[in-house]
Amino acid sequence: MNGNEPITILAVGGAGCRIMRILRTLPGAEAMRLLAIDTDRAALEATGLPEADRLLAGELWRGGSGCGGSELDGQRAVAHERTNIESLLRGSRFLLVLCGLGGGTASGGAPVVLSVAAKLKIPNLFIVTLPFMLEGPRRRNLAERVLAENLFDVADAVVALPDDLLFSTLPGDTPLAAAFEMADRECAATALALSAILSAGNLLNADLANFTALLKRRKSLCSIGVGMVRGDEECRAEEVPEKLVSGMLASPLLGGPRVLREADAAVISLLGGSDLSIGDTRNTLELVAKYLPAEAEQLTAASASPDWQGARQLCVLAVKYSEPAPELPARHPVRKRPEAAAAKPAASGGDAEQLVLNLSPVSKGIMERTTPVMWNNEDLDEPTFKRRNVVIDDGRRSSGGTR
Ligand SMILES: Nc1nc2c(ncn2[C@@H]2O[C@H](COP(=O)(O)OP(=O)(O)OP(=O)(O)O)[C@@H](O)[C@H]2O)c(=O)[nH]1
Ligand SMILES: [Mg+2]
Repeated sequence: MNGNEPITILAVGGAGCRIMRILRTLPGAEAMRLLAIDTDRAALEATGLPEADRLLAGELWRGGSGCGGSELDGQRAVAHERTNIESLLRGSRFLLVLCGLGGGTASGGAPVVLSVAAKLKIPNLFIVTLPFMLEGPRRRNLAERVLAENLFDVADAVVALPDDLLFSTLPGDTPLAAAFEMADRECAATALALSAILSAGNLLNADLANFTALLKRRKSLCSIGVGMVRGDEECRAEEVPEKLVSGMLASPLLGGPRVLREADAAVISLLGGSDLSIGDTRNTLELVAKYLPAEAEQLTAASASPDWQGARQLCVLAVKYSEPAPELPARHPVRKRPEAAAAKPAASGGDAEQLVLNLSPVSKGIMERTTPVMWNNEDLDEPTFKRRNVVIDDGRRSSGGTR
């Protein structure tokens, strides 16, 4: 790699394709490699991407008409395209995946895309929307399961955006299609803002390592606010920070200023042209900070690019951790096996810790080049201990006694 490899943004399924249709028209999008995969021919074509950058999956048995909510069909269709996905993604510096969980194609397909990215060792970020409550428990449960079991612990970073946030911001009489369209705009702008953080030219402290550390630490739900000032807008320079922040606070996927006040962490990105000054940057970031708790961790990025000459975009990703802070490990690399500890108290009355055998698979051997055998989103060619995260002790006790 020489640093010139593209950042790839890949849309999966219907919601991903709708977001992509908007994203490709935004400033800065042409610097990214844009791709889409879906089982629905019409949704794929509506992205407006060139044919070579679109993958119609499962055409043979779904006939180009989507998966009708079947996760298994989605997984099968996308897994069938594995080799094509691999060749499209190969050589990417970073992969950003956009999709809505709850339907068939993305719920089944996003984990397959993730396994290809992992195989190619491409750092990745998934921006996923979660279904509205009123879409019913089936979609919601499916989305939450895929998120928890197949994405959170495996992807480098996951930004999960509940579509329900739209309700807390938009008036009740907003037509559903208009609400989705607004959400899609925010998702598209966020995808570009986060890609810009990870591109060359970020002038502040956020980089990929900080970003993934912040999101990987604990399961989280996110919300996003985007404020924009266009180049052709009448706006005095000193009014710009105020305008960006009020636009961001009114964003439909933020859920209002209260969400910022309760955030555990925030990623703040400011995009502008070469006219972006340190004064502008400081004023905008200070204004945003007033809405965040003092103890919230902040990751800030500012990026200047010719695409944004005269214009500004502020994007705030508010992170709320949904599980408590992990306990600090007692004595690395000694790990406790909870089930063993609970079932069999140590005879000596001492602790029952065991040393962990540090196994890491080197290769899948002759299975390396074959189509993976997938079952329940698990690649059966992977050793079971790896798929199930089984901790294997090394046969010795860390403190005294034999078994
Ligand atoms: N933000 C946003 N969410 C959407 C949009 N369309 C659908 N969703 C959400 O995304 C979920 C999945 O819908 P789709 O993306 O259409 O499903 P799919 O992955 O194409 O799966 P199948 O159509 O069943 O093959 C839905 O349950 C909605 O919650 C959209 O335009 N914007
Ligand atoms: Mg679809």
